[in-house]
This record gives sequence, structure tokens and C-alpha cells, in this order.
Amino acid sequence: MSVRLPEPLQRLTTDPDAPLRQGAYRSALRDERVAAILGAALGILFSICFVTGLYSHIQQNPVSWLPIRPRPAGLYRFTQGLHVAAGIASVPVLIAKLWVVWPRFVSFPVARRLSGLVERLGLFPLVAGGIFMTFSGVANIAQWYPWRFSFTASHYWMAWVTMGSIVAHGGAKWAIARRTLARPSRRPALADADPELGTSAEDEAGAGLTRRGLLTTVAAASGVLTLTTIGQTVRPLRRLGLLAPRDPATGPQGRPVNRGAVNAGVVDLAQSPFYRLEVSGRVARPLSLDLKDLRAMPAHDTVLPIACVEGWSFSAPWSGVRIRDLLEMAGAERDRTILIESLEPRGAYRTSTLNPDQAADRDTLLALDLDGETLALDHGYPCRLIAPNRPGVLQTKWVNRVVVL
Ligand SMILES: Nc1nc2c(c(=O)[nH]1)N[C@H]1C(S)=C(S)[C@@H](COP(=O)(O)O)O[C@H]1N2
Ligand SMILES: [Mo]
Repeated sequence: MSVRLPEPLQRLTTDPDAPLRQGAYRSALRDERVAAILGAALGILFSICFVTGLYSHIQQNPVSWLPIRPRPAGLYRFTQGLHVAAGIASVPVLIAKLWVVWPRFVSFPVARRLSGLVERLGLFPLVAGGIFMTFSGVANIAQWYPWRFSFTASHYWMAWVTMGSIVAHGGAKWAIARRTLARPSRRPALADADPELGTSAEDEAGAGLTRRGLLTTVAAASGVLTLTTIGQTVRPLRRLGLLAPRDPATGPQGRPVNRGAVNAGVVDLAQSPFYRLEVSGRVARPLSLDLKDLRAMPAHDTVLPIACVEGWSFSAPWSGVRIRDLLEMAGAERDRTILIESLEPRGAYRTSTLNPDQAADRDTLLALDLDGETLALDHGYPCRLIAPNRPGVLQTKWVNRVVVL
């Protein structure tokens, strides 16, 4: 499309001082090649975040046409670790990319052609979306909520806006980026950048940061940020976890906790001698079991991860009663969704559901023990759900009811 803007609008958007202003932002590093490389890196990192983020979304908001399978058991731990690592790695890349292309946002004229104006307006959701996604994600893993709106809803919907803009922008820039990257790299010509300085060839050779230097710095910053954060999941990197909000070895029973029994308001109920686990709903024989009954049932051992959406995780040995044994004992109808309820009086985490495949899995347990000891109160005593390939937020603690829907 090549529609000229009407004359008055052109004049309005044309700044007589344009060359001067642009000169103020001149740097030999602000070139198309650097912009293309950083753009490609951001495109890849954001795509990884988008795909793994969608997976996390359907884990937490199940859809009937794409049921979550219980295997591989460690899949969610991997995808969510990758989500957070790629998001963190993208922070320095995004900052560098914005720095490189900044003069274009403030340049005049805003646009001579309608297509240019459309492209320029399209930068708004791209830039705002990129900044919002990384900022809200990083704030969330640091458990800092400087806003009133729901993190999950806004992070999810803005992901579509951002990804849509990335696809549109990538499409618009594809040809030019390919051409730029296909050309052999040459030293950025500082003399071109600011002719008034009359830079000589000698100055050029020793002039500040090179293009490679800039890209290496950005890559190193990404690497360091990522390494110092994934210590919250990758145990050998634990001691590097300077920026990790969670240490995988600190907490009751040497395991981290997000929300403990006090904050959840379950201290008394969980320790009450009147505690019962009820199995109800579409069952032939509703059950009401106390702790002794649960201990008398066949115990099953497994090693499974708790993988928080925030990216931290730990794998541990659990022992307890299989959900499928409980369902069989109660004479539950087959192929039903199972609701798991907590003693917790309120809050988003007090229930979760299991689809029929998940409920039937041999490793889907109401765990009574962690690391061979009775579950600590903060880890969900008297019993908690633990199931393969599942976000931590759905591993419901302090369970007192299993309902066959
Ligand atoms: N009832 C209840 N279950 C819950 C939670 C909660 O707040 N209430 N937190 C969930 C979250 S977000 C995570 S990551 C895991 C953490 O398990 P842990 O505290 O044993 O490490 O428990 C999950 N189960
Ligand atoms: Mo979590």
C-alpha cells in the first residue's frame, strides 16, 4: 500500500529540526544488522514463552478437546522451567533492542505514507506488550504484585496481543532482515554515522563498543541472569541462585513452600482429631476415612516433582494412597472428572480437578509422607494431592474431600 498522507497531516508530522534530532541519537551500533539479530533472538525467546505459556494455561484451564496426559511425568516441570528461563533471558535482549531502534520512535516525520503510519502504530502493542510481558512475569516470580488486576488473566491476554504484533512485525521486516543478515558483516562505519565529526579510519578502529561487543554483552547478560535464576530448579546450580526467589532446599522438610498452613488458615482443621477424608458424588458407597483408615490402605511410593508456575521446582519421594484405589473402594462411576477439595476455607487454590486419565494413573496419590516422614503441616498434612505432569498450583494440599463429578 502506498497512499500519501494529506498535505496538512504531512506538515503536522514533519519536524524541521529532524536531521538534528536524529543526529542526537546517532551511534554506529544502531544499525539494521544489530536490530535484525536482536529481533530474531527476541522472536525466538518470546515464541518459546508463548508456547510453554499456552501449555501452562490449558493445564490450569482444561479444555475437553485437548485433555492433559499424565505422562511424561516431568513434562510440566520442564516446560514451565523453560518458560521462566526464556522470559528472564529476554530482558537484556529487549532492553538492547529498544535502545537500538529508539530513534525510530522519536523520528520525524512520523510517516509519509499510510503504510508507514500503520506500521508505526503497530509498534505500540509490540513495544508495550513486550515490556508488559517481561515486567509482569519477572514481578510475578519475585512475588511482587504492584498492580490490582489479575496476573494470570492479564499475562495471558497480553501474550496474544504481543505475539500477534510480533508476527505482524516479523512479517513486515522479514525481507529486510534476511537481506541484512545475508550480507557479509562489515565494520560499522562510524564516519557514516556522524559526518560532522569527520571521524578518521584510525578513530574508527578503536572506537568504543563494536557490534560484536554489544551482542556479546547482551548474550552474556542474558546468560548470567538465567544462570542465577534457574538455581531454583536445577539443583547443581543452587549455589548460583542469587536472583532465585526460591531455594530448592530451604523450607519444612528441606523443601520450599509458597503458602503455609498459617496463611491458608488450616492449622486447627488440619490437626483436628475429627479429621475425615470423604469420598462422595457419583459413587456406590460414599466413604468417610480417618487417618488410621488411610494408613491401613495399600501405600504406594513414587518420585514426583512439585513444579510451581513461578519456575521453581523440586523432585521428591512421596508415599500415600492411590486415588484410583479410593475410587474403586467407593464404587465410583468410571471416566468421570474428579474434584479434589481442601480444608482451606477460601481462595483460588482450594480445589483442583483430575481428568479420568490423570485420576487412573498409578502415581496419582493422596500423599501422607514426604521423604519417608509424615507430611509437614506446611506441605499439606494430613494428606495432599501429588500427580504426574501437573503444575504445583494444582497439587492441592490439606485435602479432605474427593468428589466424583
Ligand atoms: N490448598 C492449597 N494447596 C496448594 C496451595 C495452596 O495455597 N493451598 N499452593 C499450591 C502451590 S502454588 C504450589 S507451588 C504447591 C507447593 O507445594 P509445597 O508447599 O509443598 O512446596 O502447593 C500447591 N497446593
Ligand atoms: Mo505455585
